[in-house]
Amino acid sequence: MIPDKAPKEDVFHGSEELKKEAHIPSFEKYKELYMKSIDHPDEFWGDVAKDFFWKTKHTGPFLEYNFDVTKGEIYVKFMEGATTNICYNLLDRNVHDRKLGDNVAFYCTFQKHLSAPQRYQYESISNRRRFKAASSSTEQIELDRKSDTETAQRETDREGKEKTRPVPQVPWDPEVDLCWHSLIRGASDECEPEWCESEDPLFILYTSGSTGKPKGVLHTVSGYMLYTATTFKLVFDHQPGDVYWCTADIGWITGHSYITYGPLANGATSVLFEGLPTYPDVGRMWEIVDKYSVTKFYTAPTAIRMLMKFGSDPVVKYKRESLKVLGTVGEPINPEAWQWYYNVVGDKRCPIVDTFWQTETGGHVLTPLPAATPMKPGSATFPFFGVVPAILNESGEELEGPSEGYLVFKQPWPGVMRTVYGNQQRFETTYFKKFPGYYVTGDGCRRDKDGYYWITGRIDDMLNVSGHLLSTAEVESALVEHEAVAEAAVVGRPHPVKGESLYCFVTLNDGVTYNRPLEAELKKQVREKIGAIATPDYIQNAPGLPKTRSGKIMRRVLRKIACDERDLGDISTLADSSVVEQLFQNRCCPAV
Ligand code: 7RM
Repeated sequence: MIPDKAPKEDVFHGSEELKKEAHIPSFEKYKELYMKSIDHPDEFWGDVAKDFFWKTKHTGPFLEYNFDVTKGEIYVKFMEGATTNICYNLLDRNVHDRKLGDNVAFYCTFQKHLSAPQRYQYESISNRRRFKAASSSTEQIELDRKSDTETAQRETDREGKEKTRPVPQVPWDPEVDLCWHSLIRGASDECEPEWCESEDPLFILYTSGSTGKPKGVLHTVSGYMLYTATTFKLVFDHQPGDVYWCTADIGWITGHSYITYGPLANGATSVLFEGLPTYPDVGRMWEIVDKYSVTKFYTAPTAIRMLMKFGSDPVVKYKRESLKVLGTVGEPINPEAWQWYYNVVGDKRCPIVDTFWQTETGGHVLTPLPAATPMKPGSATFPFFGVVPAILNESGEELEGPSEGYLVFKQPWPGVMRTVYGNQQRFETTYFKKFPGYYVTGDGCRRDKDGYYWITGRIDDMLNVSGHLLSTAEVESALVEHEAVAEAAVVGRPHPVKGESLYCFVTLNDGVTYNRPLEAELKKQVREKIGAIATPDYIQNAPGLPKTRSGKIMRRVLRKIACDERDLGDISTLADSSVVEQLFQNRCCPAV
């Protein structure tokens, strides 16, 4: 349950200035609206839906569902019977209804995006590819493919220099190939959208998970549209004049929900960035923040920790006066990194929205609202509207008050996934079987005395040392609190007596060298912060850690390294495979 009053001690507050203009200006207002979203979802989502274009109205209730496997098939239906088009809502509506046609979308206007298919010149085709996700025309994509290969050699590389690549020879087949130029010449700017049903598939995004084959997470049109639009608007407190920048990879769910759909649905102005935060130097992010006067900035803890390694000089070199709200996503943010983000990057002025969510949830599910929720460093705080979390113990009993266990959700919100594409069985087994009646996130979670939620990491990554369950986040956070450590990853290594022993990988700050006294200090630090049970058995110096492209540490790979097992399984999502070989070479040989 959400407390009536927000706590007053050990919390950080959004500025008074922010509260003045905010959509949700106080904790009381949040609570009031939250209760409405749970008790009267039809009214709550009905109000949200008013801002969107519907070709036909819904005929069914706003939300219909079954979350209980013992009662039949799992399903979620939102606004059944309504027809709309998401691309129309993201582009046409902004131009025609909201008169935002001349506003910058991605430093390129909405009007230009709308009439894009008629203008594309060679140079722009690779840009438009980014909009495929929002495009309703499959023929267009077919056309793109041929043009893309033709223009491959002209694509610029990360450094922005022209690169010459061999042109793939695609023979012209008059049976299937059409000439772009002759088709586009004289084509009309108008194209009637394809009117889709609410529950028509929108996209399928494959998520690897820690084990098993990737699952095709299916999202549908209306629910995903309203959910990403609403979370974007309220979690970043979107206001006219904002310049928003999400540094995520567009292929990650964060790129879908919070670079593409959410911001465009709000007519927001965004910075779209393809590049490295460390090139040409580690001040790149803040240089861009100043250049475009970015007001809302969203990145991952891994990026924050990486930049933190280089200290505050490269940050304070830039003004960053435009910043108003900072966001993080992807992993638990350790309080150390939170403090740095808050104090250095945000100059103690900007609230941090620590947004917990998954590919499966479509949008934020646990998150602060910048002007309403007092923040605690490392906590994703409270549920978003329509979301009802619970913490269960191993027997599936709901825990009340301060507690720790499995994070689950008791009812759907509009943006939740609808199925695993082509495998409803796997959908039900993965998310609904363990605890009938609940959506199981697979994450561990703690709730404190004030009702705040703290994600402790994936349940599969939990460590079991002599029967004591330890969260990876907790041990890693204790290591990172040491001034020498930039990043840490902890895994369990089988132990004949304890069950598991702690094998810790640490990346040191720029300029620090690894040695025995430091190792001893680190062991002592964890022991003091958490307890004797958490004393690391092994610590390995790790100049780099295996991560996915979205920055998540692949602990599954680290577990193999800790045990010197070379068969790593599927590592296709690994961003940089060279780090793995390096880690195998520098293993600490257990002194048995
Ligand atoms: C958005 C995204 C999902 C998993 C999720 C968690 C972890 C994400 C946070 C977080 C703690 C956060 N989608 N996670 N955000 N843990 N605090 N704010 O990351 O499908 O790629 O990953 O990421 O374990 O289950 S995802």
